[in-house]
Amino acid sequence: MKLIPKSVAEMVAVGLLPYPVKSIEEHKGGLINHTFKIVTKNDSDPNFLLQKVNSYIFKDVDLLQSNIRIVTDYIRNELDKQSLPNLNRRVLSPGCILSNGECKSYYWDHDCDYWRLYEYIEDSKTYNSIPNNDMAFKGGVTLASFHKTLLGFPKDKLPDIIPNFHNLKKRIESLMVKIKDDKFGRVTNAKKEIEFINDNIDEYVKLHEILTSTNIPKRVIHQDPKFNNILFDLNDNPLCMVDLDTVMVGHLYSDIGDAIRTGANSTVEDNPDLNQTNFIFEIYQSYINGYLSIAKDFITLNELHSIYISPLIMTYEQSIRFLSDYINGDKYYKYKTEYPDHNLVRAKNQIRLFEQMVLNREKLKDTVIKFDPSFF
Ligand code: GN1
Ligand code: MG
Repeated sequence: MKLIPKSVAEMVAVGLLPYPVKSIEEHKGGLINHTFKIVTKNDSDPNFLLQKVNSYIFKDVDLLQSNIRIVTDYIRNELDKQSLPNLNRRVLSPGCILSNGECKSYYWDHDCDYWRLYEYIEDSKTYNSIPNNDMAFKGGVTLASFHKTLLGFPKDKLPDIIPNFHNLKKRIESLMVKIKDDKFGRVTNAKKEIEFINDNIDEYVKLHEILTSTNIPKRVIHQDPKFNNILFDLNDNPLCMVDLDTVMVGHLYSDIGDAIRTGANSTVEDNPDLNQTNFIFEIYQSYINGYLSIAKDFITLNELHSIYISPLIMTYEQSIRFLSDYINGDKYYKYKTEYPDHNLVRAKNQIRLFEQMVLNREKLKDTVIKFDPSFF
């Protein structure tokens, strides 16, 4: 087991956590925040997840925490209106950090790191990849239900925590600046990948413009709905979406596309053996069927027609993000960069996945079109 950081031990020692602590262990998962599971001494007290917020990425932790608070409150209230039981298992509950006896949403330590708590949801699990079509269908249902629950959320109350998060044009501009600066002398190692990005810019920027044009509604969405951001109970029933840091106003295509990008990859996104990276069409199909079984109640026709292209756009975007970070010296994904070429490997993996998706483009479209009532 890895050593527990000194600041975590200190927080426990000075009584910042709301209950007496029995043990602390590192909790794997996620590329951004560093997470620990805190087991409390008394069975009647809830266990917690303690997270060190990545403040290179989340510059405004007050806003981050206040967005999460209003979103989780809103979801809880909506689910309560439907008289659903066990609300604490159906939505995350941010916890209190005690400061002079007062409940605070985070703690700022001597190293200028920010710490926050969530109540741990017992008897739950996540999957790093989608195990079968049935689970893919459930994933789609869960994401659509999340969107549905947030339909009435007042969009003007949710400022962007990371502006332009899925703005493809801005991502490309930023990559070009990094290539020009080449601060780490890595551009020469990434010639082929840069060429791939350049070859696809015109087509994908145009598609992105269509997907974000004024005839496509803006909605409150998750913006990071990887399959392992869905919590399931021990019988594989979906409980809730987690990792709510990036919940912001955006377009449905980006959530659906990112879920497929992560869920329909036959291997992990940092597998250096590209022959193992394949696009599993059946997972896409089941996820979309699950998603649209719920979303048919609110999705517009323009959105429906746009979503088949979303896995391609999001995989292209993620290739750019990994490549950018590689060229820029691994600053964004620093916490989970384990060797010098790690982000280049990730970019190559995404490019290969993209190419496999392109081969399925017509089938992607057919799956979605079946849900257009005018098709019959
Ligand atoms: C990050 O932390 P995690 O693994 O849920 C990232 C996503 C990327 C993903 C790459 C805030 O998500 O946007 O798609 O890594 N989150 C943020 O797998 O940048
Ligand atoms: Mg995340």
